[in-house]
Amino acid sequence: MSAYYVTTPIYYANGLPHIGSTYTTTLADFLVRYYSMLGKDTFFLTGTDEHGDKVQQAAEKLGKSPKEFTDEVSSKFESAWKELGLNPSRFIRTTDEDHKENVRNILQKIYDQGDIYFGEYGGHYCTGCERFLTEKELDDGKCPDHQTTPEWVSEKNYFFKMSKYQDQLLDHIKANPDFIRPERYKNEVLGLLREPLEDLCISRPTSRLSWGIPLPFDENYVTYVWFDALVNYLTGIGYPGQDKAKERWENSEHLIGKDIVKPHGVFWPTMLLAAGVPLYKHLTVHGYWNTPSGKMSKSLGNAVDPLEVKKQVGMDVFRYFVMREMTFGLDGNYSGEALETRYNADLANNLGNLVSRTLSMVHKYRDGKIPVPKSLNEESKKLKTNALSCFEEMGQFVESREFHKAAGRIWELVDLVNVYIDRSKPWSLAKNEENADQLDETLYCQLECIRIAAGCLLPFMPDTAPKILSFLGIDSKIEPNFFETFELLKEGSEVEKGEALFPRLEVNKEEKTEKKIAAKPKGGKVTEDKAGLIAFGDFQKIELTVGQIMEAAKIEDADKLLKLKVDIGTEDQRQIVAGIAKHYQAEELVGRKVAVVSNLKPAKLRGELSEGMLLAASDDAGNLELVYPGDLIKVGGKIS
Ligand code: ME8
Repeated sequence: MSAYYVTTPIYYANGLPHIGSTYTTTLADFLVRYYSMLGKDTFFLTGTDEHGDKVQQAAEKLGKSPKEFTDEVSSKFESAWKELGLNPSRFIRTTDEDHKENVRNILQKIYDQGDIYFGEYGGHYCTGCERFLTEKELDDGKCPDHQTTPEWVSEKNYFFKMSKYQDQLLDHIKANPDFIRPERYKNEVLGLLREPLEDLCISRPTSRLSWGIPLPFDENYVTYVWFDALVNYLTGIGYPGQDKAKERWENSEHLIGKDIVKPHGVFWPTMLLAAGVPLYKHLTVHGYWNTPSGKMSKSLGNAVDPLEVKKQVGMDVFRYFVMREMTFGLDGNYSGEALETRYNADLANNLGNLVSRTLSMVHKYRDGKIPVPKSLNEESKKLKTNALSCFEEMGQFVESREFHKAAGRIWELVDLVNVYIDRSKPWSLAKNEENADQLDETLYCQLECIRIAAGCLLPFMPDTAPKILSFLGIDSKIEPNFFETFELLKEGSEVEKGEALFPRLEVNKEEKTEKKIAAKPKGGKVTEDKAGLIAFGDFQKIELTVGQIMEAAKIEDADKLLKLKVDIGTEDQRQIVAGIAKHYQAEELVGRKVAVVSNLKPAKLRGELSEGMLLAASDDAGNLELVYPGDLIKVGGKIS
């Protein structure tokens, strides 16, 4: 069984997890689940970076010792990941004893071979980055990431001869095109290597910073944060040392954000070259999540709390949103509005609706039993072929680390099934016993595609996908070579009615910020919202009239809208554009009685005049039904 080892940055223990750190950790968790499905022996490392000025200063501010402070922060990180369903194989702390020993051993080795020397250096030190910035990196004298003016620090320190390994690193990058990816970040590192590298300051005198790992060859100095932190990737798997660790290291991938490309793309590989350890396999870099107020970060104070997001929409929705929304490698915008849009479009309307309407059709037309198709026509075969290649094609996107496209591939299938249903019209087939075989075939194909889509969804949505599969009576434990052992539909056995997977989200429009998403209560109940109550007089202003649909047609390029001509007892028929095309075929509406809001100001929808609205009832399962009066009241009658 081949190995796969993935790491996230170890996050500074000076704050709490936010959407940015949760994103990186979610990607690692996704990859581990995905490679486990392929049968790899996976290992996932995350943790906290606890030494250095930044953490020491944060502890001092609270009047705590650094140890007391980092114990608290670190345990909050660890429990947050657990709460969010992100399960590292090890949660490492740079204060762990085995890590301190590992750092000291590596330092000693590099020192003994003459690659660490004592010298003096003055430079622009950014505490946010915990490193010296070169003149070139400064933007108007400030750190471009933290918008602070770095401090001029000049003191005697130990230096690592990074420059000695510059050419070797350059050769490695050229010989291994996917060593750093996506391409733009490889180019960034190549750009850094075009200039002569300065040697790396690796220490602080204990007189200035005591919170660190003492150098093994000089107790008056502690290691400087990066030489300590980066080594965690080796300590985490016990490398150098055990055989298993060697195999993991040969298949290692560091996931990071673009803020720490230089330490990972330059410092770390040169340190490894000096230590005589093979280089990691991949460095995979993502962009920033920005909020409407700029880059989201702990130090800028605009971070969104992932536990709050989980409470509001659930972790699966978050996972799907961040992987689908961000074009991997570029920056993405995180806002409640963007989340709501994806939720309603992709999850509630598309996936949720597909599952709920399929299950309800199987119950309505086949007593809940999975039908056995006699044969498959061309269209059904085409759909099934698409479904059967979904996991493999999604996997190709995962391999190229285009997570947004990988998720998109599953939705390509979901969309196709929805179109297939609309074209096959099971509700019409069900009207005539002669079409029984065709109805069996259609329902079977719907269920089969849902089964495969849910299988592909397992690493993206580890709570929802098993739920969907359980509706179909399928066990979804992730086993090696998943799709070879993935349970098939048990023909003739019963499917569940299921529950609403994604109740529609509503954002309070007046307070629409990234933190203010509220899920609609289950069961379609109305909340007691004082601002939402209306006076009796207001209700009286609405005129409701009994109408009858005389004509109905689809509107081109508007998949939700139908254009209706409605008789409401007046001389002219009204034209009404209604968003019901996903729920009704145009043909089945003609002749139907409806309740019309008849005194609405006319409006144009997709260029079509709409002179009223129809009343409809809906529920969390995505069902929608037109409300219409009985036979007694004739067209034109008033509803009050
Ligand atoms: O740099 N968008 O820790 P850190 C996307 N301790 N990702 C973001 C983000 C954003 N707005 N903000 C943070 C450190 N991240 C060092 C690492 S590793 C040996 C030492 C994520 O707490 C992203 O992964 O500042 C980024 O690289 C990391 O958090 C920085 O975390």
